[in-house]
Amino acid sequence: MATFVPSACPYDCPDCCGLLAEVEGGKVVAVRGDPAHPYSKGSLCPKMVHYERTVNHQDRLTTPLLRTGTKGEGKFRRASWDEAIALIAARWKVIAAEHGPEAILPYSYAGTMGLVQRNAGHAFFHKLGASQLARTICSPAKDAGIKAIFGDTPGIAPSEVARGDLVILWGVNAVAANLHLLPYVKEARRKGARVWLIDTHQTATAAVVDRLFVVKPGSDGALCLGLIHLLARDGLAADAFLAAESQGWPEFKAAALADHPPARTAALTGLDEGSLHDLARGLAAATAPVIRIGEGLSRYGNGAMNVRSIGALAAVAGVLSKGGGFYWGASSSVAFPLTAFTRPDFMARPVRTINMNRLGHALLEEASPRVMSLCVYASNPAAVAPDQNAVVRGLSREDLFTVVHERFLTDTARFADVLLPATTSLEHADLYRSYGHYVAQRAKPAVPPLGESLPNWELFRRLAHACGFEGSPWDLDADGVIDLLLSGPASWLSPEERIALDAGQPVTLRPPAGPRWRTPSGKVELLNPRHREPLPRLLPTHAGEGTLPLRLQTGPALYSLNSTFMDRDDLAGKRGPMRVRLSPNEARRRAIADGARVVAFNELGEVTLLAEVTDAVPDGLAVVEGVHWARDTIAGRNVNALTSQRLTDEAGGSTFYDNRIDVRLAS
Ligand SMILES: Nc1nc2c(c(=O)[nH]1)N[C@H]1C(S)=C(S)[C@@H](COP(=O)(O)OP(=O)(O)OC[C@H]3O[C@@H](n4cnc5c(=O)[nH]c(N)nc54)[C@H](O)[C@@H]3O)O[C@H]1N2
Ligand SMILES: Nc1nc2c(c(=O)[nH]1)N[C@H]1C(S)=C(S)[C@@H](COP(=O)(O)OP(=O)(O)OC[C@H]3O[C@@H](n4cnc5c(=O)[nH]c(N)nc54)[C@H](O)[C@@H]3O)O[C@H]1N2
Ligand code: SF4
Ligand SMILES: [Mo]
Repeated sequence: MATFVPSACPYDCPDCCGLLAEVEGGKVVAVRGDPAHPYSKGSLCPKMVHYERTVNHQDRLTTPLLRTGTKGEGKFRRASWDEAIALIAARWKVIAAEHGPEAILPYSYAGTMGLVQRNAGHAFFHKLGASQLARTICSPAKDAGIKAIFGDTPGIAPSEVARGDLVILWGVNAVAANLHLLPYVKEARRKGARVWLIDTHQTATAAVVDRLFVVKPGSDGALCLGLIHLLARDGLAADAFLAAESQGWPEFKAAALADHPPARTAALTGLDEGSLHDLARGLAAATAPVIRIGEGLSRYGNGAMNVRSIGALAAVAGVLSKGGGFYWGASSSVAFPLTAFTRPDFMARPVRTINMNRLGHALLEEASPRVMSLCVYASNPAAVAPDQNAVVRGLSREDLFTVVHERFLTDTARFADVLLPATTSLEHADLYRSYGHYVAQRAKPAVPPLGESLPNWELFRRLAHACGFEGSPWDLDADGVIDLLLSGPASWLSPEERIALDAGQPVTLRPPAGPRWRTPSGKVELLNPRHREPLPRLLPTHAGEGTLPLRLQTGPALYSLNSTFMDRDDLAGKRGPMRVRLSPNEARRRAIADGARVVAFNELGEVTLLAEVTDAVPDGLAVVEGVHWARDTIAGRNVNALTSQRLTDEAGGSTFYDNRIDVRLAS
């Protein structure tokens, strides 16, 4: 007899879909979408429809392993958990005594988004006095851009996209990365809305929109300033709203009128003047314009400013004051008192912070103290971090003691000295919330852990015990931690909703009521006097200048999620080998035919891959989708051998999309 256990998709995706795991004889035999989920409504993406194949995968790690080969060779012997934990505790004790505890660096990101397992190491590393990790690989620049103009104002819910009569998907490849937004877009369209996409090339999402505007990488800020110029010049700005609910419009308007005439905007963005007029007039004529932005457009040297400029355009064009809205994501992080569990107060003294985008630098530099141990969990930095050659050189250091907690033998796991087996989400308890909507869900394990695999939280409880750290929070099991997270004064749930949540049902959180604009001034801060750039203005990208001819774009692929799902051979056929997409002109110039083996290169490294010649990509651009495992590449490097450790204009974000390369035929 099969039972159906409710759960949530644990992956780093704004959709956080509801799942039903079909369990028979202690095994997950199938997974389907939960029709009771208010947002995903029973559908799953192609990556997750066979999640049971991940859970039951023959390549899952099932016992602790100790390195026997050279670094990166991937040769290990089996060990018991007791032996592995004792070894780690002993090595860290010696490293802490010789170099200080800051020589130990945790490295984790979003392998699982569940609040317990994702944040499981924080209390431990705070107590240990280890270096802190700035977890900035994804979208801190987007958050900084939003904050600069809107403060802590919550975004609209995704369902409100359905209200739009003009929906602009701005730098979001929804077909790959935000699939469950599309029903709301379709609903708007059924009611007569036009749907526009602003991207650097024709993505899979272009097929579901009415019009595509192709812009130069990192030029969204310039586009916004140019559109604001047109709206102001033609008397189409939302003047009443701006006078009542914003600050700085007169100054901002003057600057846009002086500096951003259409000819300049056209040159900066690559859009013709007709398209600029269409965008400005389209926004002005709409009664319910909606803008949805993705994360990708913030991964530039001017990323935070570009996002802030889109916010300013939303204010000036009436997106905030007419019937639509600006959707940048959902934040429910303050709904849960995370620090009760992550315990920053355990830090006996301030410690240094290392930016995760500069891992290569951190492992190779002669800093004081030098990083002597790395503890990786829920992340795969050898594949996902920028400047792969530097990261791999660092991981290859014989004197670096590397602990990896993983489900599979990933590129990073190959470099482990101690490799520990991790559970999948269907084998542990957790509490899920989304960064794209307001539904939360509590999940119980559907099946027991495979082999000797352990959840993150159990790993850190064992490490804490071995290091002599006792008491709260390590005396709690994962359910105890979830109860702690749900007990805070900031809980956004009614007592009835709490009961439903405890029963495993998806429940919609309600952000607390508050002022319309949660900024210090109580207004939309077009002018932010506390910011080093008081007004949105034009900032350069990193790769705007440079000698190599092609801008490189890397991003989500349809059949993988960052480097997750690369383990799934059944998806390999759909995803195909690593490819670089080039325009016919760029290909012809280099005598490259479709399907040819080519080398993409820049000052950081070389990547061998296949060429795909396509009209979907404009001249001057090269697009590589997906973060492939080394195993599946021709020469052992993926696209991150070409991405740099440079950071965004604010908040230390990654700049994966802000690089230059050239491509030649492989010899
Ligand atoms: N299938 C799949 N889904 C995923 C992921 C995945 O790898 N695969 N990754 C997950 C993660 S971690 C995240 S953060 C999200 C990211 O998902 P999104 O928010 O969609 O972000 P990106 O795909 O990084 O960027 C979206 C689009 O921005 C475009 N873009 C790049 N630069 C610019 C620019 O300068 N201007 C404009 N207008 N557009 C630009 C890219 O071409 C891309 O089509 O997706 C999540 N979902
Ligand atoms: N070139 C390029 N690089 C990128 C991006 C890009 O667009 N282009 N996107 C960037 C972005 S937006 C992000 S967010 C980062 C993502 O970086 P990561 O968060 O490192 O993403 P993943 O590659 O999904 O690696 C997660 C790993 O965690 C493991 N895992 C899953 N669940 C668990 C668990 O419960 N416990 C443990 N211990 N492990 C678990 C998985 O098996 C997987 O190997 O990548 C970035 N890298
Ligand atoms: S990866 Fe995203 S779209 Fe796919 S099931 Fe998970 S949450 Fe849903
Ligand atoms: Mo991300």
